[in-house]
Amino acid sequence: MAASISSHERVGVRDEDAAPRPPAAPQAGWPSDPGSAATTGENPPPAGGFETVQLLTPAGDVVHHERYSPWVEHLGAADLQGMYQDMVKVRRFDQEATALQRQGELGLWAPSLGQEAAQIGSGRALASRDYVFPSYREHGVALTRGMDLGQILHLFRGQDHGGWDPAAHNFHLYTLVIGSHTLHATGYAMGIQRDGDVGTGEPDRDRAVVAYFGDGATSQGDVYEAMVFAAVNNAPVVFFCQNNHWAISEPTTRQSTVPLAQRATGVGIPSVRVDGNDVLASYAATAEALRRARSGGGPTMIEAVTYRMGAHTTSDDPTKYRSREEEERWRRRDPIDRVRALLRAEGTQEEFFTGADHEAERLADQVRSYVRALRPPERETMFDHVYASDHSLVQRERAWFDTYQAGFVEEDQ
Ligand SMILES: Cc1ncc(C[n+]2csc(CCOP(=O)(O)OP(=O)(O)O)c2C)c(N)n1
Ligand SMILES: [Mg+2]
Repeated sequence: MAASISSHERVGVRDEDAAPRPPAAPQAGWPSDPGSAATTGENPPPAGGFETVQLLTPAGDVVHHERYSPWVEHLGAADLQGMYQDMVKVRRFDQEATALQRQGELGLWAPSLGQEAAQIGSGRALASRDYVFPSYREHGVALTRGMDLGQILHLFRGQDHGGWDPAAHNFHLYTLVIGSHTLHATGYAMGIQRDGDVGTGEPDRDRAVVAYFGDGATSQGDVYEAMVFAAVNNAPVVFFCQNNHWAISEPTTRQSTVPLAQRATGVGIPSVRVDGNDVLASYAATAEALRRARSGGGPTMIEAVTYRMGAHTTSDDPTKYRSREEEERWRRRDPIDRVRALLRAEGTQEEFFTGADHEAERLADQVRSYVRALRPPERETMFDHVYASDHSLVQRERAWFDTYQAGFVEEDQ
């Protein structure tokens, strides 16, 4: 961080629990959480002796980490303010989308509430030439890619199957089939390799891929296969797992008895576990992994330990399967609060925070107007993008459809 941001000497956070535990057994909370030593939770992350890298505590104090602090040292107050603005924006966007679903404007919504630090931190470490394969909750990453967030709502409105051109921001379409896009990410990364865009000796030219997926996805064979291929081909891909503690109603303790970061160890991929509610740790780990991938050092897995503060989707009711105490414990680790605390301590004036709220409100207004103005697509567009290029079968079907449509008499005749 910039010299003005004070830093207490401390090396990461190491969980005490060295041995794997049986599923659903209560474990101690994080040492960084005030009073957590006495706290037991229904669904704490399995620790297994893995360090959880933290650069910014829930109280807003910067802590030093020998390996990861250097990755954020170049960031100044303006960068941190930018991260804060992004986090506030995406949270307001998320709230608006949830409201739009309740008003019947969207069929479904998958909230990102609580995961802003993991997404904005990692997203801001990416270069525009890198390529992202998101799952369906990466609204914060979309913002960092420069996406028009209204486009994300196409899919959730049933407007179309995608909503945006992936090539426009190197941000692939959302994937709802859990884990399947990690295979696409590895394949794409191998493509980049074959294009000669890895380890060129020109760091500004080298490219890499990031695949975002959840804790539940790590139980999918696809994710393991993607990692095996990435490892043996030394593919420039970063596997960014947001462990938000829940896969719908299944807790992380039902996915694994060891830290999820350890999933990569078996295939020889280096991995790191970070506090995913810490925007700086998320940034640092991603920046390091991207540097390795782009320069030809191969894949990395990052487990960002965070929490899905809202429902899985607007169709879900988390009160059925998790306690209010657990939610409250994580509310105290809110990823935005700690950045605000740090900025305040470093002298950022109140007008900045009010301004960030206004900007977020403006975005919500724009998104609301945009969605309400959407009209059903022309029927003919269903033939677009079926194949990357023209295909005789699609041409025949389109011709048949044109004739069929022409057979109808206009209503007002
Ligand atoms: C292959 C597949 N199996 C099951 C589902 C149903 N499903 C939708 S979301 C979800 C949970 C995913 O949890 P996680 O990977 O932790 O991601 P999160 O939703 O928490 O971001 C499941 C099982 C699916 N979409 N695809
Ligand atoms: Mg999850």
